[in-house]
Amino acid sequence: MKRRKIALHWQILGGLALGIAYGFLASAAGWKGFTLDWIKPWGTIFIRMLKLIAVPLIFFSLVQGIGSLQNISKLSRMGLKTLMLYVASTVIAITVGLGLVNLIKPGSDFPEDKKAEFQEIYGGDAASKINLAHGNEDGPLKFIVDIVPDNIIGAASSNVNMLQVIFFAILFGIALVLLERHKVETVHKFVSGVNEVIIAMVRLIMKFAPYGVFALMGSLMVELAGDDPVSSIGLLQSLGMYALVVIAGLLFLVVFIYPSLLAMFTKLKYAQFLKGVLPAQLLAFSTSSSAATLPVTMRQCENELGVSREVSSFVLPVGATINMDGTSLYQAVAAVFIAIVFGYDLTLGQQLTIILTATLASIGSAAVPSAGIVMLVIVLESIGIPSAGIALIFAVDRPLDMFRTVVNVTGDSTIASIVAASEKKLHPEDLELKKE
Ligand code: DAS
Repeated sequence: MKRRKIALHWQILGGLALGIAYGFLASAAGWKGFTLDWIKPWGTIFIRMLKLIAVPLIFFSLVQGIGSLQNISKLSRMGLKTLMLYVASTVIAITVGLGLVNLIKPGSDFPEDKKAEFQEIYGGDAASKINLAHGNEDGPLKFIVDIVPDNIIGAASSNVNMLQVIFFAILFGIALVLLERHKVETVHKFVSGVNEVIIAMVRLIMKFAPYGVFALMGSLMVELAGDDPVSSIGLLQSLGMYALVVIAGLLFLVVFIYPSLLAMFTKLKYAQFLKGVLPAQLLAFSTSSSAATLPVTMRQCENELGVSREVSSFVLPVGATINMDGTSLYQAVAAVFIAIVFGYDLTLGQQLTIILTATLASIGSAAVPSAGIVMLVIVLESIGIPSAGIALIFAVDRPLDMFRTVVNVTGDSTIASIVAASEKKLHPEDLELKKE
């Protein structure tokens, strides 16, 4: 009889629960040495695999994302409008995330000595890594100069220069789009082929996630607890608070931002909108994949919201690729949370860098499960926070992925409705007639 496969997110939650149980047991039984020698390395391997895949994933998915905007290269009215609305909604999402996480400051109640321990465990003093500080130029534009790589191999070789990898990817993508398609067809095919391979590699790496989460959580609790198992409870409380801030931000987008945008630019009633997108939201929640949900998102926007086929078949596939409001909000909250737990106070410049890199990282995130946390490496490295810090939040990432994918899909549907309304191609009243 075929063994029923347990869904990956339940396996990961299982790894989390066992990791917490092991953490308490091992710190009470004094197995710190054994844990650091034989358990923690598996967590480190998992994080290194995620960091390994981040550079090629951001490069090829950004190039493919820009390449898929082929139609926009004609700067068509609808294409330009779509792109601007997508970037605007992403920046709004990140700003909401930054506002909430700076207001609530999850993890700030962490004991100072524990924060120092995190720095110890996860990668030394980020201050020396903050790439806002290096570069041979001085003056106010040093930050801009630092984004432009003078050697792409060098830039790709150390994650610290993520912005330089992104810069090169965007330049490459734009150049690709501006050339006649027949001249560079092979490049388009190569890029989308490699993108598929890299997404398959993410899927393979994620198969290791339950074991990685067990090792990360177990060793983290043992290292933090020392000889006092109860102190690692604080870590769980901080993680819980962090997850609540992400969910509160996502809810704010769905309950406040999207209804306001729809009320401003369309005649759609929000109740009708929510009813229309609900099947797509449910599928997004259960698959954690905007790409898997896309066919349903398109069907719902056309059949339930009255978005014309011409608009939905352009705006939604582009949105599933480059517009991830939920992911970008989550990346902003996660980056600040990790910085807080490491004991770093982010400067305004670093917070603004988060807006830039979380926007680009969400554009570059593939529409597949856990793509958002792989791209979080980009955001962390761009503000000099050791990206091994994702070990801290990985344990709770999968459930958050389900929620942020729902918001990604809801955001795409909102923009599709607005673009349709502006093109006079949004006719919900027709649907009423059809139903009568
Ligand atoms: N799961 C991704 C999506 O499909 C989002 C993410 O990983 O953040 O939208």
